[in-house]
Amino acid sequence: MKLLAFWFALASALLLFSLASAATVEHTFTVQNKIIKRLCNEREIVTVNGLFPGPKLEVREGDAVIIHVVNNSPYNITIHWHGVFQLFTAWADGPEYITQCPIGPQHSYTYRFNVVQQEGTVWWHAHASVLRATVHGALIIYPRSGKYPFPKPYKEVPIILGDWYDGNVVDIYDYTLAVGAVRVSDAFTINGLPGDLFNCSKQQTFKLKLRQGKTYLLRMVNAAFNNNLFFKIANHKFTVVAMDASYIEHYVTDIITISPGQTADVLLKADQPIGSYYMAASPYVVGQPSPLFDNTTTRGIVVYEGHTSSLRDSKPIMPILPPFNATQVANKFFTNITSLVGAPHWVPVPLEVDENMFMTISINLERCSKNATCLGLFQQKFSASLNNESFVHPVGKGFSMMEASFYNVSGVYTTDFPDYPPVAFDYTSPKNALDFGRMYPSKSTKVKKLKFNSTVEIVFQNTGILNPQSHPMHLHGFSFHILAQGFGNYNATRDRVKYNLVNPQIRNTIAVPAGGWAVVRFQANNPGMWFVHCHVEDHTLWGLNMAFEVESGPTASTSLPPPPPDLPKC
Ligand SMILES: *[C@@H]1O[C@H](CO)[C@@H](O)[C@H](O)[C@H]1NC(C)=O
Ligand SMILES: *[C@@H]1O[C@H](CO)[C@@H](O)[C@H](O)[C@H]1NC(C)=O
Ligand SMILES: *[C@@H]1O[C@H](CO)[C@@H](O)[C@H](O)[C@H]1NC(C)=O
Ligand SMILES: *[C@@H]1O[C@H](CO)[C@@H](O)[C@H](O)[C@H]1NC(C)=O
Ligand SMILES: *[C@@H]1O[C@H](CO)[C@@H](O)[C@H](O)[C@H]1NC(C)=O
Ligand SMILES: *[C@@H]1O[C@H](CO)[C@@H](O)[C@H](O)[C@H]1NC(C)=O
Ligand SMILES: *[C@@H]1O[C@H](CO)[C@@H](O)[C@H](O)[C@H]1NC(C)=O
Ligand SMILES: *[C@@H]1O[C@H](CO)[C@@H](O)[C@H](O)[C@H]1NC(C)=O
Ligand SMILES: *[C@@H]1O[C@H](CO)[C@@H](O)[C@H](O)[C@H]1NC(C)=O
Ligand SMILES: *[C@@H]1O[C@H](CO)[C@@H](O)[C@H](O)[C@H]1NC(C)=O
Ligand SMILES: [Cu+2]
Repeated sequence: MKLLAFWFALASALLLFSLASAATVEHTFTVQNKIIKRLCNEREIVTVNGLFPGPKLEVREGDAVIIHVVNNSPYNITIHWHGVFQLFTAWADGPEYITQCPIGPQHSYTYRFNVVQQEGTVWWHAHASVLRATVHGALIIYPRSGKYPFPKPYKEVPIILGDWYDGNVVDIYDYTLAVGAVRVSDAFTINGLPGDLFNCSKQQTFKLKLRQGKTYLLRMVNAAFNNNLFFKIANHKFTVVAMDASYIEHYVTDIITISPGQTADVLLKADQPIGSYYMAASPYVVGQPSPLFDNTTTRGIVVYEGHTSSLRDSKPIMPILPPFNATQVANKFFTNITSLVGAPHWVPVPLEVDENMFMTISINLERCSKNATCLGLFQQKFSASLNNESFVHPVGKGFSMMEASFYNVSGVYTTDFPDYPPVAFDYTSPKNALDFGRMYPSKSTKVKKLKFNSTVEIVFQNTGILNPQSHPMHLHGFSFHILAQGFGNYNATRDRVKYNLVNPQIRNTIAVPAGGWAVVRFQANNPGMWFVHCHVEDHTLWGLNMAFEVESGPTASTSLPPPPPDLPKC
């Protein structure tokens, strides 16, 4: 009895302590234009607080976050906190027309949310039009205890991989989408800098200083628009400790493969001779014939302290990057990793499934309207779909989808997103690449309704229509377990037995293999309207999206609260 009372007192004390130490992190994000020079040209870009990449947001697990977004740019904007669960705070999630109407020029909105039950590196980015190109930054969630499940690194360094369009990205995309074509970026970047392989860019090269013998934590984000990236540092190995803010079994590798939307926490030990080394990133692209892509390489320089001036003229050592189509390299990285069972915030795989879905992912075409100029394949426009539905944002309806859900407004979206494609076919066969019977999806704004706390399993099946590509599918509001993945067509009889129900990766963005499939499972324990989309910017713009409408639970504390009073109006 005494002992029990003691434990109760201790537990209460600890609870009080942890409550007391939870802080409020409050910042103002002023969205504003700024002129910066890259690739020989001065360009006006949209930034947060004049910074590119944007400010690093640092919180501790359990903190309340308040971000006042003041829009002094000429564009509509929203901010999404990519990877943050937004438990019962769906109004702060950000995707335009899904959870909110955009913040108009000269307007503001305050995002209020708690960061709970997760730690590691995630990021924030604009989720309106194409503004995420330059409006993004790292969001670092430190453990509440201050302890990592690995030795404390000497220093932490964000590595944000991105790309650069040599022009106004909104104007570029207005034109590109109007003609239905593809316009690739002009450079990749490391922390906003293209590096010395580009003209006028010697001074635009990211430099990382290392002290020999120390271990650094690289907090990596792939913020690039359209490309998976390989990342290497000459002569160095990495130990990956977390992906998408979920701890993994330590994984030693000399190369990181990272898809748009994904993050990785990577230990780098400065265990090489004092000298200088390049870090470099180049694209991983699949498809036969390979689609149009930016085939440039960005690089930065790693310099050890004590590297003397007499050696300064010697060139840094350059890593050997794999060829752009090295699927084996990418696949090894994506499949050879398991979650760290029992690590902070680790969750077991839910075993009972309530909803089974099978989603085909396709690149498609849209017929060119009369008199229009179309510069996509076959003089038509590119499109994209899930289960033959190409998602249209409900612009001009007066409400975002989640407001429509909350206020019972009809006519904004429908709840008939199909659980299966209309007809089964040989999804990945190259013979179907030019099957025009499957080329033109319907355009719709369809969601799938889910009961609170139901468990959903999705088989993502890539198709070979037009061109098989790797699609990084991102789910808002949740992380999912990746039960299995493979090439060719998913076959339940053959593939269900391969499910890893013990220690699968837990992610918010899965790179579904080109010409292959992946199975994910999550528990819908968070009411709201949760966007699901390919994080390749072109593909989401073409309609490769859907949403889950998760109903409220039985109690007030498991229900979606009313929208905040300052939620922007359409
Ligand atoms: C650099 O400039 C030269 C001369 O204008 C040009 O030929 C070359 O293509 C440029 N290289 C890059 C990477 O832009
Ligand atoms: C990139 O693509 C262009 C055009 O296809 C080609 O001329 C060039 O050699 C390629 N560069 C690299 C580095 O692969
Ligand atoms: C990669 O592309 C090259 C041509 O650029 C081609 O010769 C090679 O077969 C491709 N490799 C794979 C694995 O597709
Ligand atoms: C990772 O690769 C190693 C070496 O090929 C293999 O022994 C191991 O089973 C793989 N692990 C997973 C989880 O795929
Ligand atoms: C196409 O252009 C012609 C000639 O300019 C015009 O008469 C016609 O109305 C246009 N059609 C459409 C659908 O815009
Ligand atoms: C929306 O409809 C549901 C079910 O019909 C009802 O319980 C709820 O009160 C309605 N909400 C509003 C805001 O009208
Ligand atoms: C996809 O939808 C379009 C438009 O509704 C329809 O014409 C087409 O037949 C559908 N494709 C399949 C394979 O059902
Ligand atoms: C959701 O379901 C799980 C069992 O799958 C249960 O443990 C949990 O308490 C439920 N959560 C809520 C909020 O009802
Ligand atoms: C699925 O796999 C089973 C077991 O390997 C096999 O017997 C069956 O033929 C496969 N089905 C198809 C459609 O390939
Ligand atoms: C900006 O948002 C308003 C309100 O939703 C909308 O009517 C308008 O079309 C948007 N402008 C652009 C350029 O998207
Ligand atoms: Cu995609």
